[in-house]
Amino acid sequence: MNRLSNNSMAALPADVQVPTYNRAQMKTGIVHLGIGAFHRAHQAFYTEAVLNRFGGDWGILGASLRSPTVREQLAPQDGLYTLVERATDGERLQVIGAVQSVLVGPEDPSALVAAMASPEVKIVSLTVTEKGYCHDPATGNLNLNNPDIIHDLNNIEKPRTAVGYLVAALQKRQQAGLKSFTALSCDNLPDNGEVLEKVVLQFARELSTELMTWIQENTCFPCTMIDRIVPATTDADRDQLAERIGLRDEGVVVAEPFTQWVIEDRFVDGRPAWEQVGAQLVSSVSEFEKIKLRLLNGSHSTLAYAGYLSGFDYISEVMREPAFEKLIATFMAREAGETVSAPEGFDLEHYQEQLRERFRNTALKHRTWQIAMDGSQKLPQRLLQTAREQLRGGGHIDIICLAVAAWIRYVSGVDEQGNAIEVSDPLANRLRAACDKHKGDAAGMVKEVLSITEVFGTDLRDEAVFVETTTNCLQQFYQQGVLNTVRKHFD
Ligand code: CS2
Repeated sequence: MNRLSNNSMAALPADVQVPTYNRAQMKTGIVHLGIGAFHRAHQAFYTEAVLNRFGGDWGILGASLRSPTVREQLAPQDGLYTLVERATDGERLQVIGAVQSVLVGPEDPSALVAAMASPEVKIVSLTVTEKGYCHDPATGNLNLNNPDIIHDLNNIEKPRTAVGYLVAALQKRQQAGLKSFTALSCDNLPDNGEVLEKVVLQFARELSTELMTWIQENTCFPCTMIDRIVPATTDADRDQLAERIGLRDEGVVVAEPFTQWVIEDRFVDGRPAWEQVGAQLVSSVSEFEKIKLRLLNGSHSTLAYAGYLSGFDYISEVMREPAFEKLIATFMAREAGETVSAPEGFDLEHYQEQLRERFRNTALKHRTWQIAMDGSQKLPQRLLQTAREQLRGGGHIDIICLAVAAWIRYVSGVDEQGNAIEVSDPLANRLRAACDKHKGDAAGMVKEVLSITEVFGTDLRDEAVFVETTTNCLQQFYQQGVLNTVRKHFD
């Protein structure tokens, strides 16, 4: 079967939307670091909508900072890939042309730095996941002991990390007398632009204060809130699509129909007219970001750990269990929802209902295991900050504690049937060791894990209610199992 490409595109079924602009003549205005499925279903989708309506020089050069997989998928396809929007009642297909090519950082770091330093490039955006910022999530400071950061500081012309690449390219632009670019974080972190700015400046300071000052004065780091559920693509998705469109597309991405992008409107050298195609350009993103992180992502992580341990593979399956549906509605209304305030015109109750509806989407195979990854990097902003604020105001924290207990149970590395769990987390070994040290003793496990300050800060281990509630939950998990515990409390 032929591959999707510029040449084969004419053979696509008529109901598949295709690019309407001239791809060949478009310049590259954006370099994107971390060209995974999320970027391709989200920012590239918005940029594609702008290109389809207005044209312009906003082609995307994608970069992988680790593996060549995406380049291998997209290069034979001239960068084209299909976005499949899947709802319970049907799907919509669109071929996206915004991504012009993909570079693989480790193969030739200087080529990527040079591309980022090109005068055409006006925006460098990022989806490199929480751990890609190489910061200490509790303080937001750049982790100068991170081996890759140490490497990059000593080899700035051949960086490995996103932070290293940004500073290397900005240095080149400064030296060449070029304008700076806008550095646009699209990761799920509160105040993501500020986090990025802080690590970039701290890194640059290590090289030269002059460079740091130039970056400070010339570069913008807008905050963004990004939202779309994008499960990892499977071989079954690729086979199904081939049958549907008559072409092989190794780069297909599958997403829910819902999508939201809120962006702080601070760009040093222009941007695509994203506001014309559904994005919200605002003066401050923080409340939107807080709502999304605490309600959507906080719920997701809770459902992921407790759901995985209850034997569910997918989020929609967890939601079919009435006790979980009730648990998550209670979590949203009584815990996370209490710590946020809705911006004008934002209906918080409707938002919560809509979230539960999105989680119920059975057409989307969103693995609990996928969301469970990197919990040590996610918990602080998704659940722990909410717990702190609730503790301060005397509010409820029961479900947050249940989620934390489920996470501890999960990172212990063995499920309820005695099978190994493949825990993917930068702190996996430390977490496993902390649990192993206190096998069978819930109080010991909780105490040990809560003393990991990068995740829990130095305060939560001393919060008696938080510690006791989490310990009680973990004890019940070991005695009765997670599903029974949830059913007992949310019948
Ligand atoms: C999920 C997110 O994997 C995860 O941790 O919670 O990727 C989630 O699907 C997105 O933030 C939705 O916008």
